[in-house]
Amino acid sequence: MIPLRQEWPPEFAARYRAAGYWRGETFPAFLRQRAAERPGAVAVVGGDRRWTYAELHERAERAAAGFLALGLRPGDRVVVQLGNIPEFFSAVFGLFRAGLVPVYALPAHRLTEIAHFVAKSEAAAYLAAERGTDGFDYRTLARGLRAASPGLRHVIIVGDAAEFTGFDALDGCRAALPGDPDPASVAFLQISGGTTGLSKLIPRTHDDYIYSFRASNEICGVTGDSVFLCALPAAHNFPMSSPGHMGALYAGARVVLSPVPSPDAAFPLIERERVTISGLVPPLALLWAQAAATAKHDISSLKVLLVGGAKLTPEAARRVVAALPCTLQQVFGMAEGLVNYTRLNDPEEVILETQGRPISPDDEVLIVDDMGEPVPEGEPGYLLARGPYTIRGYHNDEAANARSFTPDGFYRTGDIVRRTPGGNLVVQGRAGDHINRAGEKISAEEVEDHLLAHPNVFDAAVVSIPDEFLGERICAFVIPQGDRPRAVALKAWMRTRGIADFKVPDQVVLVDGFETTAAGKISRKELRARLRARLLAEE
Ligand code: J2J
Repeated sequence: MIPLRQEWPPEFAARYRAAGYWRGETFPAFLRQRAAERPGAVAVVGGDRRWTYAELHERAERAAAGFLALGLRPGDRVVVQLGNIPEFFSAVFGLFRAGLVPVYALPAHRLTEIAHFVAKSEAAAYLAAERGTDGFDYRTLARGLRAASPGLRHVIIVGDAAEFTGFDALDGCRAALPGDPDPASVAFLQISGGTTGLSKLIPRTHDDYIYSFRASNEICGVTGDSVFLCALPAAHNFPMSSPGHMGALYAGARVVLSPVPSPDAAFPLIERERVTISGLVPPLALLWAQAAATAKHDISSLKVLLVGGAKLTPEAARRVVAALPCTLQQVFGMAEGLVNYTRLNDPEEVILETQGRPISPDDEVLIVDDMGEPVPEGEPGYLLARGPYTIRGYHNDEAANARSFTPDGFYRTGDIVRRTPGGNLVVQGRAGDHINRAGEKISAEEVEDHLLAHPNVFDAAVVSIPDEFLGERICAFVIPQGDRPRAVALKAWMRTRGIADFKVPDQVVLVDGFETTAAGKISRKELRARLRARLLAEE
């Protein structure tokens, strides 16, 4: 098994420890501590279930024993695909406690993606819920996975497990639990947005990740009295750590789970639980703003709404601020590390017009040109980042590491930003060819590869098109061969490919050929840019 590593050069690690960022804390230790300090306080609310810190801790301990009794061994990776249900927390804290490593998949992922995560992480187990909020049966996916992933030893299901191991059945098993993990070790693997090809795996350590949400708590005003509404999928890095449910649990606050992020699900929960803080992607923030005007529920307890994952335009930000009774906090982050926030007491124009500034005094941010040279202050350029919670490499992917990191360890974010005189970042675009569809990042290349598998597709180029609601939508240009496929049929066929629905093109445009220059071939990047420009000119 390829070892999990995330290492900073010793002089950096020493600096981050000396500065008090890395304090040797771990996930199991902080949950144990909170359970001892405030056993009766409610930690997690999901549906009509309310778990106190003592109960969550106890459930995690029992789950940990169950995982080990099953034969999993510390260091084993477990792909976790759970929606916003309390078991998300008993499962992942149980895994942490047993020294197992969660690999976070989103509920929208399907067999193709899950099989990729299993293969890339060499996972020993897959843990999912019986069904999702959309009715999807993950046991069907698990059956496919068994066939596709011979190395997978266990399937664990929350709910009716059919032929698989029931998560509840693990309760009551006995096994000796290991000591707490090394704080510098990899706690879990997060999933990258995937600018080229398939998603990469992001190893995050206890030390670095806990620092990122502990510091986020301070910036976002999260304390033991806060109530965090997790409306986005719990496995996503934003609602997990900025400051997210993990920040809230670290603070001893209450996490309220909304099964879906729509206002009709979220507003009643805000009223009932007196929610103080939540986080949304821009299209949902606009939806909440719109719904607030006619809302029957009292959402006045909400103090802070974080919006990020995709660019919130100043006009959209104004609408959110006007309609919702709370402070808007823009957040520009990435699962690889660097997170920027506008501060709660920033002047309004900073909150409306920028995506904030880094968490840490030791976040090193460079804005460079094509040659890697710093651009003049205030000019747009490529954002590079290095710091106490930004990774130095992906798991098991040397080609991506060579591409995505500079020789001196800066992560190439792929984002194009400029810095304001006040030191805030404004996101202006990006270098890579991915589509940011309502905060979900989709690799153009990955979608093209799927289209090319269709017998009647000769070639395909996938681009992002600005979209009023989604921010961007996916448009596929397709050169047919043989029987000319219909756009709807191609989309329907894409849905059979075992991929997340958000990757299916919103629009398919059939073309006779791709224009190439007299000089011959042009790059994919250039081709995509031209096709996008042509379509926009026609609209
Ligand atoms: C423009 N683009 C943004 C923003 C992210 C907090 C918040 C978000 C994420 C996230 C996260 C943006 N304006 N406000 O992990 O902890 C785009 C950028 C970035 C990419 C990262 C967090 N906020 N983006 O969205 O790993 O292109 O993380 O590089 O999913 O989202 O995507 P992801």
